[in-house]
Amino acid sequence: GERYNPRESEPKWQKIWDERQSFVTANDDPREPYYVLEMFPYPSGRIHMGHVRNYAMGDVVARYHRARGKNVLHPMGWDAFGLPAENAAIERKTHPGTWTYQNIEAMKVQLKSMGLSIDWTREIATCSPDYYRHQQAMFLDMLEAGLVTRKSSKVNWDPVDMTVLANEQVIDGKGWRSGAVVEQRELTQWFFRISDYAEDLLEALDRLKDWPEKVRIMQRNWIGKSEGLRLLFALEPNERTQAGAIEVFTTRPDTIFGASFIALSPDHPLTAELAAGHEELAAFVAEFHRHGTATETLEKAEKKGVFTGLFVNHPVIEGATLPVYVANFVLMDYGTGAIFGCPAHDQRDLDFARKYDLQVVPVVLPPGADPQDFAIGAEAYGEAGTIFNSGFLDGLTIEQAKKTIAEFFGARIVDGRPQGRVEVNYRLRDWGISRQRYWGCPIPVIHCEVCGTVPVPRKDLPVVLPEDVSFDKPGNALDHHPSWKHVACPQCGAPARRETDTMDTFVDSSWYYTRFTAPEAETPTIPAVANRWLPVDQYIGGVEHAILHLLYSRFFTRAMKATGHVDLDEPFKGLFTQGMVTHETYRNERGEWVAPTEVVLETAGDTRSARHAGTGAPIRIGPVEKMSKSKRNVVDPDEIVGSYGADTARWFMLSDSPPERDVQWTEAGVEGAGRFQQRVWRLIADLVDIEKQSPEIVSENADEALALRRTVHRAVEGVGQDIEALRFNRAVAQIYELTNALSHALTPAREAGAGPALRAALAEGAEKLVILISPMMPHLAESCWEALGKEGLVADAPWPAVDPALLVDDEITLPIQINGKRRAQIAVAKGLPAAEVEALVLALEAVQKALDGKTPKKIVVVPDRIVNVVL
Ligand code: ANZ
Ligand code: ZN
Repeated sequence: GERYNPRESEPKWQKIWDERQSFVTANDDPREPYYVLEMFPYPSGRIHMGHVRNYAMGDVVARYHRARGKNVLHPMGWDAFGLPAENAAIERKTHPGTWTYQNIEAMKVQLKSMGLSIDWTREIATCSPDYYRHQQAMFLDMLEAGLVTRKSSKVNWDPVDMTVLANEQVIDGKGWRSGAVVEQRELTQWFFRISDYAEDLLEALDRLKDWPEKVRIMQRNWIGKSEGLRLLFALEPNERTQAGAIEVFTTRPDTIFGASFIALSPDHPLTAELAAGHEELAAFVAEFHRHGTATETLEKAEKKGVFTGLFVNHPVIEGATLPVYVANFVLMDYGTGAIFGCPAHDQRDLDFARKYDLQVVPVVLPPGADPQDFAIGAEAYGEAGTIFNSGFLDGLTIEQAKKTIAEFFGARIVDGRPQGRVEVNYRLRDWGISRQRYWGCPIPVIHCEVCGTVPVPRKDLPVVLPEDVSFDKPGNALDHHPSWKHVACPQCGAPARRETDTMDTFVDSSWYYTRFTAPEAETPTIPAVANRWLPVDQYIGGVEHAILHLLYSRFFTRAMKATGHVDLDEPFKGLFTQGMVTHETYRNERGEWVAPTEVVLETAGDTRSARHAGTGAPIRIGPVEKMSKSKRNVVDPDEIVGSYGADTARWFMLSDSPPERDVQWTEAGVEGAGRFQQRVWRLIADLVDIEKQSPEIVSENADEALALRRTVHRAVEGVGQDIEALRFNRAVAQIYELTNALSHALTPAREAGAGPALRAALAEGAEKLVILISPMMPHLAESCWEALGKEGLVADAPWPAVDPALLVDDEITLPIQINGKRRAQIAVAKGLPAAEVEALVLALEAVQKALDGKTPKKIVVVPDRIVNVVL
């Protein structure tokens, strides 16, 4: 027979799906809704193999649930605002919008060539005013609801890109894109009050059962709940300040007897007061502000400080005092901006104490350690133990000591207040959404000198970005625009200024999944429609979004609930984070990276070698690494689809390793997938041939046909279960087995002729095989479906039903008694649950007759033994 030609057949089926609108989803379809979503791409210009893997998985889920009779929503859109478009605009002297929409067009063609079952009528791009006007409306809603604030805050400032960066965009103290050393600046910014939801966001994590545990842990750590004590330390009389006490936040009040110093943040108000008359301190603070950097760098930086000259009373050791330092590792925006240091049990404090020669007194004794011998070396002891060296706390566990000391300080008055107060703190900060960039959603407010900050009236929405912008100067093109920001105040009519900050692009991606439910709506959502679709049943994407994108989305749904746009808290019921796509790396003799397409691989025995395809020069095979441009080990999806076809690429991506792990792209692997594709095609052709043969009278072995049917039904059951559990590689393995079984049964059938039972089993097997491969290799499946002479499209075929009796090897015959007399018997699968046996028994003709329309009083099923029907 002819070889299967994906280059012809893939575009053909894509066109047919398109014309028939096979994947267009109606909101009023009465079937059970199922929403599957892959994280939408940034329109960088080309899709990469990571996208292919992501969308192949999502498509399997979408097609499978469609076959299971659900109304599946599987949309696609573009996360289209952001810095790269501005950078491209600068480089190419085009408009960011032009660049973005060109990329969208190109990538859409690529995605379509993958044969994804996407409802393209719902496509959205976040840079379109049709999208961002609703975001602006919701911003105003949130402003009214008190979910937005404007405050001055320290920000990470990238001096090259001239923009504020999120902490995660600061890598080793440098801007993630520009590589410039990041500075700290004080700016007035817009914030979403996500920290108001800290407890709720934390607590709800426990109920996200279909999320990977590692993602929940990352979110939990990010929210960072700490239960501790605010504790006052009375200052020794001094001439330098009027302050009576320093308040610290501690989560380890049980270590109070080991305290050896107090440290203030360089930004602490008392620091500023003290620095006024203290040159060394003033210089330290100035230096800190010059270098003062992102939280992440601070944590790694050397611990440094300056002694202020002040002392506080030790709160539990009579007559003792503690020196007060200013230290670079104490942050102002956490707790109270001041700490007590206990070097024996905190590593930062220990580093600091060693440097400034402060006391190190252990107060927690590790289990089994000898109190006489135990000493702290270079490492602080942060684990469990028994309190010692601690007066009235001696002998307690850490937890007991925390409780005792909290009560003790709660009852004591210092500086007119209780000395200790229990407090919960969260590491989660409010979400600063202001970006000083052009290519983002304008924040819809106007600044008036008379009225202050005035929201843009709703009738004036959207606030549209001006088209005529220039990127000649660094910084915010919106701010540089000659006229855009000059407007009349909507309240008093005086000349006023538009806000030129735009929103963080994470805002755009925090609600796009709701917009897909009604992309044309005049309001951000149609609540009834959104509530029917949401939460997303299965969300699939990269683990790099495990924290911010998902946390922001979780906050945003809550904010949308508070403002009446949806009625739910959690946007994503199921979450799956896929592994990366990797490839071998290659270098030439000069150590330069060489692309896989320029490399010829050779295998001799066990050794693999490589040479340059053009020059023949030897190439060194390097380690397998994540595909990246810098190492040139990327494979272009277009080339793969062009030479092997989309189905082969999809099949390989799904088959090779568990989806949560990395998958290594290899030429041999794709070729194997391509061979399998041809094998299925040939198998179907052979089966069709057999059906065409005129039936011969052959004596047949009925067991053989039954065995084949069992294999088929077991595969249907297993593949379904695997897809539901997102174990795509296992589903693929089962399909391989089924294919083998069909081939085995086919060969003798062709040679000796097949009897009716085997023919039927083969025909059934062929049909089911085609449906089973259809979520993964949808084009091949359509071609096979057609070859089998089936009606319609396999894309519309229901997932095959499974006969439970065929799922178990052993069948047993149960005698059926009616009122104690044996009246019939039934063959069922061994171990079949009582309820199912009961249903089968009731359906039997003999039983129906005996019942004569009456319902039995009782049916007693003794599994695998006997059935008693009592009339
Ligand atoms: C004394 C102590 C003894 C501490 C000990 C730890 C271990 P988490 O759990 O992350 O909330 N801390 C408090 N405020 C700080 C600030 N603004 N900047 C830097 N560090 C600060 O951390 C709470 C602990 O971090 C607190 O408990 C405090 O040090 C420190 F053996 O107090 B601890
Ligand atoms: Zn005004």
